[in-house]
Parts: sequence; structure tokens; C-alpha cells
Amino acid sequence: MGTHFFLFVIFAVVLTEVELAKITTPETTLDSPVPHHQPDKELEAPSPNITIANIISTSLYTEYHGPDNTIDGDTFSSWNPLGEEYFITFELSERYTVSGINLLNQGDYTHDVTKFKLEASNNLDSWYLGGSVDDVQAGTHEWQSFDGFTASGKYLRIIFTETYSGYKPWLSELSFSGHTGKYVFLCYCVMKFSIKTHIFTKSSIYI
Ligand SMILES: [Ca+2]
Repeated sequence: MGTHFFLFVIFAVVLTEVELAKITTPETTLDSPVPHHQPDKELEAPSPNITIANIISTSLYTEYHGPDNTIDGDTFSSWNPLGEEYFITFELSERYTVSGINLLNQGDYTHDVTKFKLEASNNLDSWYLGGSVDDVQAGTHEWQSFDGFTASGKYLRIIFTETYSGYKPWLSELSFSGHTGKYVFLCYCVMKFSIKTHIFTKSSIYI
């Protein structure tokens, strides 16, 4: 009696978390519905774990009040942008998946941010929406933390879409939390199983 074989196949893919996030979050879907975030007011400064390498671009700003004031660790220095669009583009030290944002308004109501959105990119050309917030509390100079973001990439662009008064924002501090991309290793293999001998035989393995 001939030997019968069954083939067992396990598919394998090697994907970074960045790539996985891109699959679940289509690029340039800037009008897509986004999760709602509840502010978590904190009295003390949060401990962000994402390292910002550079500020790539930003809105025009008044002298001595550039976007670097949002990441200088000084709660009394602030970014005072000009114009009609208020954004900062950061280059991160490596690819990250950002899940949380910590924000410190100046607390004067007039210039306090109430809404913003976060976009991510790996090449500065294609951007996708990583989440937005529409309930930032105004009138307080205390840290507010928001989570639930899924922004993966080497670059982040945070866009401030509304202030309490409708006037331009003055932002004291900003930081991000999340994690680096980790490889998920899977394997692809084909196994033979002999009914006669009850022995699995490895046919091929690719990693
Ligand atoms: Ca500052």
C-alpha cells in the first residue's frame, strides 16, 4: 500500500508594526472617522518615551517663540505661530508607533488649543491620519494626556485645528509616547505526515 501524505502549511510573513499599522490605516484618508479621546489631566509632567530628532517644518512664528519651545522642557516658553495654519512636523530618532500625546496649554483660554490631529509618514510625501482630539481642556496650564492614537512612522505632523477663542494657539509643551516597531517573525514551512510511519518529515522551511 502506497504511502499517503498530508501537507501542513503554515504561512509566514515578516512585517514591522509600522507596516501592519499602514495596512490597518490607509494612507491619505485624512477625512476618515477617528477615535474620540478623553483627556486625562495630570498635575505632573508625563514621562514620554519617544525621542524627537528634529523639527522639519512649522508655521511662521514670532521671534523667540519658535516650535522648539514646545519641546524645551520649559513650561513657561511657548510656540506662537502666525498665519492661518498651525502645525509642527517632527522627525523622530527612529520609526515609532505613537499611541499617546501629552500637551500643555498656556492656560489663558484665548490661545489654548481645543482640537488637534496627528498625522504620520515614513517619507514626508504620503501622510495618514493617526488620530485626533476635539476635547482639549482650555483655561488650564496643567498637562493633559491623550491616548488611542495609531500613528506609525519616522515623521509626525501635529496640526492644531481649533482654539478656545478661534485665535492662534500658544502652546507651552508637547511630547509623545509609544513604542518602536518590532519585527513579528513567522515561518513558512511544509511538513509531510506519513500515515504509515506516523512521522512528520520537514520538506522545506523558509524564514
Ligand atoms: Ca516650552
